[in-house]
Amino acid sequence: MSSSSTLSRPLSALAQHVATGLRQTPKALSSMYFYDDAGSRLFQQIMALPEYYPTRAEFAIFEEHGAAIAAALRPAGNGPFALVELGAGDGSKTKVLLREFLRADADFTYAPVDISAGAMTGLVDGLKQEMPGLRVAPVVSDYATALRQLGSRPGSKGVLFLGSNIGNFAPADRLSFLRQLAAPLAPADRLLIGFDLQKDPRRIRAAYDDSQGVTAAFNLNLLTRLNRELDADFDLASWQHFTDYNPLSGAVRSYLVSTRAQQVRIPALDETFQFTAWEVIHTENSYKFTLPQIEELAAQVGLRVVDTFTDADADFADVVMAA
Ligand code: AVJ
Repeated sequence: MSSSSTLSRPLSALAQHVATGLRQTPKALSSMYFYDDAGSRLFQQIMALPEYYPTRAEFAIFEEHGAAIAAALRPAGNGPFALVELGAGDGSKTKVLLREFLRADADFTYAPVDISAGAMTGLVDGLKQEMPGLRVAPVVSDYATALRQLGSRPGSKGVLFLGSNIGNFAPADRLSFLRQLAAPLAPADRLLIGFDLQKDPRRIRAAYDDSQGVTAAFNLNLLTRLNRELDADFDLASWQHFTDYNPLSGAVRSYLVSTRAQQVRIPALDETFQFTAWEVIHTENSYKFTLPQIEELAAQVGLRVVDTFTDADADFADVVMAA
């Protein structure tokens, strides 16, 4: 009887994803799976790195233009609304905006969505301490589930998609994601998207290959996760973090590089994967944009740009859009 064997159990979403991604040429895994609790903590460390400018740039935008951004997001007539944030993480930048809404006496509920339960607990506990009057309705889910819930949510809404999370989508996926995000927006609803802007290519490259190796640890943590959750036997000493920036496409691509010929057994899939020396697994895209590209993107998905806010160095843009 095999009723209790590994193979008779339905595969988890992670297992299915890994099966598809590692059977492909070139091999690829989604950066969505970086964010287990350890990965979310590593990303918090990345945000504090000297080389990782996007967080500080967006923070500076909110510090300088927070009141104007909050006003642009609030429904006309100042009625009640939900502030839904996709990929909230630790909410460090969002807190600046939340304080602006509270200061303006807005009638709203903050609905952060994040894939990491650990990050969400940290965020919600922090908000209870720091902003006791705030109504919070947290959701632990991926974007796909969040988009479905957004479609069935009644009432006015402002949607936040900050931190250049949008950069993770390949161009075709970016369009379909934004079309799904735009579909449930009523004319009075607003969407705020944070875009990392194209700049000195060396600065961009350094942001994804920091001198302390935190970004490398963040990328390699994906393999640790597969070892733990799928019982895989990746030998962490035989993998390297590698990243490049292509100023023509605007894409930072991150890879895990196999430093020798090796095979990796994944018992949860009952499968062994072969890697040649220097073969890579593509693990992440982090696209960088120009302001004209952002305008074009909005137009392509049927949205209009209401307002654009940038920091003094024009490193980052927070763009308010409407249907
Ligand atoms: C959280 C997706 C915005 O792409 O800049 C940071 C993740 N990856 N360093 C990004 C990340 C490597 C980050 N986002």
